[in-house]
Amino acid sequence: MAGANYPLSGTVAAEPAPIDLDWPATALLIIDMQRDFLQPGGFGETLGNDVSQLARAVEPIAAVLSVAREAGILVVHTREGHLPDLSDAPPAKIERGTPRLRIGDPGPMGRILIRGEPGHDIIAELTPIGGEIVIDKPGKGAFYATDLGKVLQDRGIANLLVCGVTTEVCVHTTTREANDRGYECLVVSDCVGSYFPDFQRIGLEMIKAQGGIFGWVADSGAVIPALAALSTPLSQV
Ligand code: TIU
Repeated sequence: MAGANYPLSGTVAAEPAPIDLDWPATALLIIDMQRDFLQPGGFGETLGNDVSQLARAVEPIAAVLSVAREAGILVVHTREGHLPDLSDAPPAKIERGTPRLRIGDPGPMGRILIRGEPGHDIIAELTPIGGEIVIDKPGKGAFYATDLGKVLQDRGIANLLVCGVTTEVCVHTTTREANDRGYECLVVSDCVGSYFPDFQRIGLEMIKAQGGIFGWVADSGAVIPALAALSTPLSQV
């Protein structure tokens, strides 16, 4: 089908300024929406966090994911976790602090933050479907020790819509890594979550400060209509 009548780019009303997105070069990146971070008994709770703080991001992410699937843009999910033998987990990470359970210890959702355990799974509401990419990462940033860079490069991706948890940890680290690699990152404000309300607010401000020092910020109410305007899925264009 000829694409001439269909908008292959869209402008999102973002801060600090509107951003033009070329949809074939845009991916939705959903960071670490795992039971280990969102549900009681997982890694996040063992660190002393109130995991209910992250719940409000789930519905908006599901809405953006649904529109992204209809539009046919690339969807990438990440999961933070470690190999069962912990060979990819630095001792500094395992031994830090005084959590109730440490990485690799048995918990109610299996071993804490270990690949293949129930707690490592992405929550049911956001389960990846066929054709979507899942990147397993040992660190906070999604580019470190993964093939995410190659995956995006192979598909000609230049822009990232960033969702997931937590705002000031894996979302920030990944967005900063992506920005340094030349990607334009739009962080979707109601689709990211922090255990700390102050960090949520300030974390978003930090991204868009100084003229957008490492990205743009817009809520799903601005992203969804722009993406939905791509009324013919990319696969049919
Ligand atoms: N603890 C915390 O806020 N976050 C993490 O450990 N990982 C992610 O952000 N995914």
